Amino acid sequence: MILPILHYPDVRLRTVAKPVETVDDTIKTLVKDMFETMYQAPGIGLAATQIDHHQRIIVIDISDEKNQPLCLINPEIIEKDGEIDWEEGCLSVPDYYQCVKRANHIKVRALNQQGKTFEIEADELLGVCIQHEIDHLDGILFIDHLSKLKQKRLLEKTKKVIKY
Ligand code: K1U
Ligand code: ZN
Repeated sequence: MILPILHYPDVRLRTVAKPVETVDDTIKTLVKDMFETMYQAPGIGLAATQIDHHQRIIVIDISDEKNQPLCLINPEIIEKDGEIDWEEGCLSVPDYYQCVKRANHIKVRALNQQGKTFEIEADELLGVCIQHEIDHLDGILFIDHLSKLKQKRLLEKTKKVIKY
């Protein structure tokens, strides 16, 4: 099932998501719907927050063929180093792309779709995407990392789009 994606400046995007206690059938169905929604958008990542569901779940697929689905439940960054500037976009902030500074290399611990703990190391686009999606779970948008002037301009542009 394709789910509607919340758009900035919707305040529900500011909700801090709660950990998943058990990876049961309801969570598995939600993960399946999140992948469908992400692929259809199209996007390379999606956090549950963006579909107004406030549990700590993210889905990612950065492959060109869209055949490398990655699901992280209760993701935690356990190591990070380096710095990288990457141009980011967001399905909740359509048609807006800006460079953001992130850690270049991260190690993440999470549960998979079967509820099993695993660890993954990531850098460049995958690392950036995981950090972007974990931010969503904490109610943070990539635009929060930009200057106050850029944020003000974006809000003005968004208000004009909503008005007309
Ligand atoms: O979380 C989101 O809003 C998804 C977002 C993820 C992301 C992209 C770039 C850098 C960091 C995080 C997107 O998927 S935006 C759309 C996008 O990047 C894309 C869409 C179609 C093909 C390729 C990329
Ligand atoms: Zn986003």
